[in-house]
Amino acid sequence: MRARPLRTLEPDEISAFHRDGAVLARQVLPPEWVACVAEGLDEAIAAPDRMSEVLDRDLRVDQFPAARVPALRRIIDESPVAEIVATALRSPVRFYMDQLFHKPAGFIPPTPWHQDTSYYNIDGHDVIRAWVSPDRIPRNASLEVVRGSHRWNVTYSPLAGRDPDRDADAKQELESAEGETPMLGAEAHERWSYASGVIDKTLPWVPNIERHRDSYDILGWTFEPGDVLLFHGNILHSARGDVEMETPRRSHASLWAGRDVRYRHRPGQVIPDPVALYAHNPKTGQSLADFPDVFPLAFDPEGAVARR
Ligand SMILES: O=C(O)CCC(=O)C(=O)O
Repeated sequence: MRARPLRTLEPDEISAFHRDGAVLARQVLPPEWVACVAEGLDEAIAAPDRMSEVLDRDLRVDQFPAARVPALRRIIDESPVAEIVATALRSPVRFYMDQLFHKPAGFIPPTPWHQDTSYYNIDGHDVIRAWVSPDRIPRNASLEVVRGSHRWNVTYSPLAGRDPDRDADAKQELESAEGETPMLGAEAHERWSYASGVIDKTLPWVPNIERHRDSYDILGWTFEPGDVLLFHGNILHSARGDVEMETPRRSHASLWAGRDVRYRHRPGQVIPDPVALYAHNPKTGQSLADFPDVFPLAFDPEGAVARR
């Protein structure tokens, strides 16, 4: 049986998510689940795996940490997060992948503005991220989004990866992956780095939002333990920083797919597919629902079917 949130989302919170592309759902995660997030993050941070990447010494990002840390897996399988995201999305949801972000106490660097869309081999509008932390995170170190940018209908280039114009190996990989073969194979789960990806040069660069902050409608929040920050999978977002904090800034972000999400082989790839998907040799256009053993239904707001 899946645990329930402290409260159900209000209609105006759901509307805000769809209108703005993000909403801070305040005090929805029960304290025992906040403790579970803390336990999982601490375990993952203490034992990096081969997909843990220190982008610079002040920021670490782990891929798929729930695959190796039981407390984080419980967040996916048993916590109220699935109900919260499904309610906001107004769609049944399947878990796609998760990440961990760790900035140790002291100088907290910003996370640059980016859009997640091109990082994954999926496509769709029903994509939502749940970002949680066991810590209070002040507005100046917390997530920000460009309000409404989830509806701009543009896919931006990832920030990282090899440039096929300057790297002959990357060019060859790109060419040999033409068709349906993913560029990063299952073995990428053994050792992966953002630098292993190959940039799709046809995509536009993210605009310089930080330099022109006044030109954008930027939303941000102070985050309290128990809150769940919900943001759309296609939204432009960053985390503020350039501040000193006495405590680390730890967060866990899970990505959930709703009704319209389909596999899409992208001509560049930055994050490997979930490892169990490789065995299915997915084709562009296939619904994630076609792979129920990899992406089981986690929660259906219209029925109690998927409550574990
Ligand atoms: O926590 C952060 O600093 C960045 C989070 C992020 O970019 C994400 O969850 O997609």
